[in-house]
Amino acid sequence: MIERERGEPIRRDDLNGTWAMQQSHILDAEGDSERQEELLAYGLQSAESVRDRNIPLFSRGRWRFNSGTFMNCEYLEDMRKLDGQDVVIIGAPYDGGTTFRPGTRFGPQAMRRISSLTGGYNSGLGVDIGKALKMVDAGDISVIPANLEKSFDQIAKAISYVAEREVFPIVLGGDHAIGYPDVRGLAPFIDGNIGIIHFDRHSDLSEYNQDERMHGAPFFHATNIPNAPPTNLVQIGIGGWTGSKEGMKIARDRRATVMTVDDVDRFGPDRIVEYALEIAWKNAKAVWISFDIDSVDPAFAPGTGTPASGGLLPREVLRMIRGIAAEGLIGMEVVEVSPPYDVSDITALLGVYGILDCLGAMVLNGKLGKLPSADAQEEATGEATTNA
Ligand SMILES: [Mn+2]
Repeated sequence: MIERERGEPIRRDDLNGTWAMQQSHILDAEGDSERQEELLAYGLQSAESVRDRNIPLFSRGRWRFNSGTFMNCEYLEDMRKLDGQDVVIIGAPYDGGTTFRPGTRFGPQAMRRISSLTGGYNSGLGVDIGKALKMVDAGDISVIPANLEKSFDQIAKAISYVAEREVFPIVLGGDHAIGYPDVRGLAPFIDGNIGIIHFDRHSDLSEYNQDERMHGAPFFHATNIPNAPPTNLVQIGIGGWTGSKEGMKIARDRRATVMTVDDVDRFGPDRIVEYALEIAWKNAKAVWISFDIDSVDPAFAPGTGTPASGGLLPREVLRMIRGIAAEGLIGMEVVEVSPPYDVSDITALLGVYGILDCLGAMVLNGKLGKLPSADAQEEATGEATTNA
């Protein structure tokens, strides 16, 4: 029989769940947005037998099976209208940087498709990003499948366009080669250094793979950018039998920080986050998250080109992403989701969860979008409350 250690008693008021239940009242206090009313008008009135008159005849807005956009958010066809939104979803469906098993060009499609599962509310975190954030999906960058360097130019230019307009980018990869042009596109718009927190089983710090800047090379080139110094690069989850000796040498030479899965086990996700933030933010103005789905154990993330057994657990990686996002970020990429190897969309779903947890933590900590107004909070609770 397992003896459970008796710690401090559990009090109802101390539970996250108690707080999240309270939030559910606050989140609904502000009612529907103009956008929701607009979508109801577009979709026409539903049949008489439908009691909920908020359900339109033609499905519009969030609850659709497959609109083709992330979380069924608005598709921004005219990129000249990118201005004032909180978040833009961008696909970078390039997998010509893959050294072994390709397929990540279908990553954006798979993550968008499975993202329809969520309406943007999280009952554990007590946050509704569907309400808190004005999110648009810009579709995909035109990558050039036969040409890595031209694809880099396209991706870097697209990210620069977004950075200049100060909309928070979520980049759906693609293989990890896109990590370099993502940073290259952002760097000119940051008034100081950029730190990179990189979840991966692989160090991705080689100068070349097979004579090209493929998916094992993004951070060699990214940290050559003058305001993206390798001393602000933190790698979490490194290890396994598909690693690169050269990458580890370069990490040492350039004084990057490498934390293995055993380090995460030993110190726990919260202390790893604390240390990662300290290093990534040291003399930096912004921090970027690069989430390689293969940082997670292939039991949970089989749909990837270079799986490495013994990886992070989903709840560990999600907790770490939330901890990092709570301090604010300049953007995020999710890479190496390879649907041809996936099972029941679980890998794509984990990629989506990484994004949602990142956005949710930023909203909760006042780093992005808006929480319900003080008026709404007061109305719901009968008392003035401050943001948790
Ligand atoms: Mn990797």
